[in-house]
Amino acid sequence: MRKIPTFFWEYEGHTPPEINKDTYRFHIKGAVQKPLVLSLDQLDALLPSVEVKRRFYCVNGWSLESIWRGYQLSDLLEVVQPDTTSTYLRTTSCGGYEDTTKISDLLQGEALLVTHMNGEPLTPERGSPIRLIIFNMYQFKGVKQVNVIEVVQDYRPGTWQKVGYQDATIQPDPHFAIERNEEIMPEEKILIESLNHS
Ligand SMILES: Nc1nc2c(c(=O)[nH]1)N[C@H]1C(S)=C(S)[C@@H](COP(=O)(O)O)O[C@H]1N2
Ligand SMILES: [Mo]
Repeated sequence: MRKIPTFFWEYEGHTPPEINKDTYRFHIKGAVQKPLVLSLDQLDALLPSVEVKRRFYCVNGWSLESIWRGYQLSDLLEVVQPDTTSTYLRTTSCGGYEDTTKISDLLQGEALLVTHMNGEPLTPERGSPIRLIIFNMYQFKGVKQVNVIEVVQDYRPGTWQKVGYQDATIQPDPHFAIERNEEIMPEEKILIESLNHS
């Protein structure tokens, strides 16, 4: 079967590091009443897990539907209690990819902190041990291999915005369905090839 496109900007097409699940810690900090540093087990004990079958969209014209299991961002925010004056959430990956999105947009997009895809723990390529997925915006706003999420007052352009994608609104044009083996957009192919060969 053709390789499903997946890549990490910060690792430039090379395999992302496998994170040690025993020593990994998930950080939530910034303007919150109750900042937390959690092991994966502690996170699991803290929040109810949910499973949904949903599609995400890449700005380069493809989409992917899977069964995602994880925790609702809304549940986590209820625990940590963001200050009402801070409107953004900044998410940073272990490798340094980052994104800043309005908390209200993330909640509207039913953002999930995902640990499993189609019943299996995420692979490193898919963002193990935890990735953020947002369903109402292009997925450059969904950081894989999350290390820190931070409630902040200031917006700053994330990794993909800095190279030109400003608007993350999902366009009505057709998006090729990767899981049905539909062709991906030429731009994405070129990007993946150039990353794989660099
Ligand atoms: N850490 C990190 N997260 C990331 C990216 C990245 O390069 N690094 N790319 C984003 C983009 S543009 C998309 S479309 C999806 C791709 O997810 P996939 O690799 O599971 O297909 O991850 C998003 N999250
Ligand atoms: Mo993307």
